[in-house]
Amino acid sequence: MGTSRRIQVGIVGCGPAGLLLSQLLHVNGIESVILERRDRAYVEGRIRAGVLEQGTVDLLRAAGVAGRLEREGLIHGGIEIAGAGERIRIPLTDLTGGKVVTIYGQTEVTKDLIAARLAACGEIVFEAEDVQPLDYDTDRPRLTYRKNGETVELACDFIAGCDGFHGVCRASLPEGAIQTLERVYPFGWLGVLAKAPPASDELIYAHHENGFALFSMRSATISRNYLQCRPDEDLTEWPDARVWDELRLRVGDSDGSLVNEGEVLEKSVVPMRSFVAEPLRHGRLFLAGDAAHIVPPTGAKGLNLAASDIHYLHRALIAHYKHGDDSGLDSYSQTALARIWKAERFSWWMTSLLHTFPDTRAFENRMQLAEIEYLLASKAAQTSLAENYVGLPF
Ligand code: RFL
Ligand code: PHB
Repeated sequence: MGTSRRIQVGIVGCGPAGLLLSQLLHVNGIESVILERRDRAYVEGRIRAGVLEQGTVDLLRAAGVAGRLEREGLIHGGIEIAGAGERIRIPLTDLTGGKVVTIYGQTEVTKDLIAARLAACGEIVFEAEDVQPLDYDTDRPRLTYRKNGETVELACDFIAGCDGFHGVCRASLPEGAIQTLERVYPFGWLGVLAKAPPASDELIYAHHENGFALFSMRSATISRNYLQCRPDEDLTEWPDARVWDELRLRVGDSDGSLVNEGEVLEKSVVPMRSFVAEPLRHGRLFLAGDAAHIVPPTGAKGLNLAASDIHYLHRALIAHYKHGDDSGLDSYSQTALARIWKAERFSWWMTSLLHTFPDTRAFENRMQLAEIEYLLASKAAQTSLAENYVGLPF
């Protein structure tokens, strides 16, 4: 064994969940170390989510990292839904008593948080190999890892498993400690980042018989669009010209006046699943973010759910350290899961509403169309969508 030392909270994973937890704890005088398997450039370059709920923005502000977000983020007060031959705007702000969402890439959130952690001399161990959470069912949990050939041990009070869906923390739990509930969808999304002005000022979610399409953005000059595809789609079958044609077709842009073409900067396929692990705690190990749950991206909830988990977890840890009050730690799993399941429901519903399902029969297809027509015409239905899209309260 190489070196060994003590830390209050050991965090596995340098995604938004781990970084936000580390920074919020730091602001409140609690120190942590983040262990990350990948290198910094990889972590900062992963292109993922783009829509932030107000609650997420508020947390980033509390963490002291909202400066650039407030300057560069795009405030959106509505989204558009296209389907059944129509395209309508859902006025999120009007329907939710003034709430908005902010468009700001997960890459930027990650960069801002890493910069803030390092500026405050916070420790992030990139390229930590073979991270192992140990003894978390005792009051002396440990994390071990290898770096530059040396094995390091961190003795912690608590371990936060923020290491994503394929991480080691959930996988290390003893059999029977948690149950997992899952739905895998028979399709994926082909994501395309392009140097082209977005199709519209707001996001467009489109239902089409060829499959779903989403028109999103990162800025006034960068668009981020998605096409429903097979889960194992071969990217070589999607030259740029086919991508643009299909985007135009699915949003009903027959004269090409809506969709702007431009240099394609990145193309990838995202699989789609709904997944929840429960409970989120085993002894002194707490799961948060994608380590605990996955949503299909249709409702833009993945990153926001990671943030709400961290809202509950950081408060619980602060209460423990500052007031010797463990009630928040004891109720973390139940409190976080109550919100997680509602976001799971919304993401599943948006996904079911807008995608084509390869094996569905005529009746189900007509039901889906009827539901889209109802949504497009009913203020009550739109209010329900809006309330969930802007984010349920923490
Ligand atoms: P992350 O971001 O996956 O971060 C987990 C971190 O843990 C590291 N890690 C380990 N570190 C040490 N040891 C190990 N054994 C480790 N195993 C893993 C990983 O390298 C990583 O750095 O989880 P976090 O922080 O919970 O954040 C969650 C969000 O990232 C996620 O919910 C969203 O990005 C989901 N998601 C999307 N959500 C949206 O709302 N809209 C999107 O368009 C969208 N696109 C996506 C996505 C998720 C994707 N993944 C995970 C497949 C696109 C992709 C490709
Ligand atoms: C994105 O901009 O990447 C994005 C936006 C909305 C979603 C999913 C992804 O629902």
